[in-house]
Amino acid sequence: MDVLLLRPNPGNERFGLGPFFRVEPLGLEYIGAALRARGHAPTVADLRFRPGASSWVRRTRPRVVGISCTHALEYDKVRETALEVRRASPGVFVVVGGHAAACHPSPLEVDEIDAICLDDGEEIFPALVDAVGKGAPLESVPMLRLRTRNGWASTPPSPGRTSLDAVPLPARDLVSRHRNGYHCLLFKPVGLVETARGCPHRCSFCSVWQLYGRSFRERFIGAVVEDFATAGDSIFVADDLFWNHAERSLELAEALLKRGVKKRWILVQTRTDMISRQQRLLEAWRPLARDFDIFLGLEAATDAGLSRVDKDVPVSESVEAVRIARSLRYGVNGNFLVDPEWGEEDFRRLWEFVACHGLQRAGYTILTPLPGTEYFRELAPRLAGQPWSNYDMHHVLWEPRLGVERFFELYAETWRKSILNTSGEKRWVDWMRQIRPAQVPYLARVLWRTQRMMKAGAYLREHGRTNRAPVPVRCHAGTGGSR
Ligand code: B12
Ligand code: SF4
Repeated sequence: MDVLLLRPNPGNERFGLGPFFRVEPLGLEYIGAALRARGHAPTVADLRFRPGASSWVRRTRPRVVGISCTHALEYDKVRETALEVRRASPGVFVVVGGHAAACHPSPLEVDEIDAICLDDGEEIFPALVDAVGKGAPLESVPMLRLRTRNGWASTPPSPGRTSLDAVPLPARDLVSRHRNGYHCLLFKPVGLVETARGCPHRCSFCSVWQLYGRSFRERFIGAVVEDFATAGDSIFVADDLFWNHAERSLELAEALLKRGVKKRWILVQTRTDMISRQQRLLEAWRPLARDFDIFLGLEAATDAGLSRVDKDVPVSESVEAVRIARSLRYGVNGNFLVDPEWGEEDFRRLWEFVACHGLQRAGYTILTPLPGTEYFRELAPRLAGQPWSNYDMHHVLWEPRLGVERFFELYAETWRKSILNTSGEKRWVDWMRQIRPAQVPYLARVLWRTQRMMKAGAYLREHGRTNRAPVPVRCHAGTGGSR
């Protein structure tokens, strides 16, 4: 059966670094491989590069269309995309899946969508496509929300979690037409690789552990080595928590070295305690790339701040992790959460911490209750009416304690402490000196765009334009999302 898989354009990338991290739709590539194994013919269209869902529908004439919804900020765009598909082909069966859809499906329970997948797609989606093809009852396919004559209904739970080895390798050829567009800052093309899925920790701002019940699943090392070796010279590892399982991580590093893998660049995401307690892992992995960056959830500058978000590590581990990573020549890109409930002194403490430990490469996201977290469930009724595009960690969803104006003045000042501030320590010329002439226009665009994040006025204008429901909410704990 012909199946069209769509990666919508989130279309909200006015703030943050989203546009400079454009990665391939790996989830759709795994689903594509699973569909092929069942004899179906999938097409993947990445609407960020070639828009027009309706023309893709007319060209491929699918019986089923799957749309991915990774971030909560995409809900409105996903609905628009589904509507466009429905108008182009009223009889087509429309399914939405992906992290945000599975965590919090209710914004997607609309007439233009037929089913929402509440779990990983490798097994559920092909089973659904088979059932649609045969005209079999869809209620027997597990972990769905289904639109029925009597409204939306849930199908039974899955007997267990999908094994990542069920689909060992993604069908990367399905997006080969866009390969050169996938990039992370100056690294291009970038391959997204998954070695494991899930996380056993319990940070209050994070929807990952809540969706996967704190489970952690690993791929067969042979498949990961093959994928790493063939996915290109620059690799972004999508794992929620890298280096979680020490023995297996060591085994994987050894297997990659044995295969002769040596990349131009690797980026992984992890926690401070994975580094501070397992230096030998970082030693084993470092030879695998010329440049090796870590996205590190630093989150807060104090123990109290870390415990407010259930990080379960003290700030001393952050300091130690940064020291170890730097000593082994890793690039450390930390992220801190900025709470709308902060007073002036909280900002100052953060600035002192950043200066004291030389963390100018850090980024700052605003604590935001993300759908899929307990915290969101508590606040949801009072946040109703906010456009979903505001859930990008660069907007406030309620009146901050210091008032919107003062909050954004201090937030912009926080960003001015970063290396991206071209009026700060690292100037335009210093950036330009580090790159090849052909890269100058792109880097100039990145730097020009990021200067907005250092201007309070830019946030205030955006806030005035998008904030539909400024409800005063007093919060007891932070949520947000830094990685
Ligand atoms: C890669 C990634 C990014 C990349 C690229 C994302 C992109 N737009 O392409 C970058 C770095 C740009 C990014 C940015 C952000 N991200 Co992000 N990102 C991820 C990450 C780490 C991996 C996603 C991935 O590819 N996984 C691997 C593939 C194999 O899995 P998958 O996509 O989930 O697909 C499977 C299923 O979901 C399902 N599925 C997927 N699509 C479909 C479609 C159908 C039809 C079906 C049936 C099933 C299905 O089947 C697939 C196979 O099982 C996730 C973590 C996560 N666990 O989801 C966070 C995550 C999605 N991001 C998150 C956040 C918060 C952000 C930011 C807001 C962070 C920030 N500080 O600014 C920004 C937003 C950027 C923007 N403006 O769009 C949160 C989202 C929380 C939420 N509830 O919304 C997550 C969950 C991280 C976290 N720990 O909290 N992100
Ligand atoms: S933020 Fe990171 S460490 Fe914390 S629960 Fe989420 S994935 Fe795990």
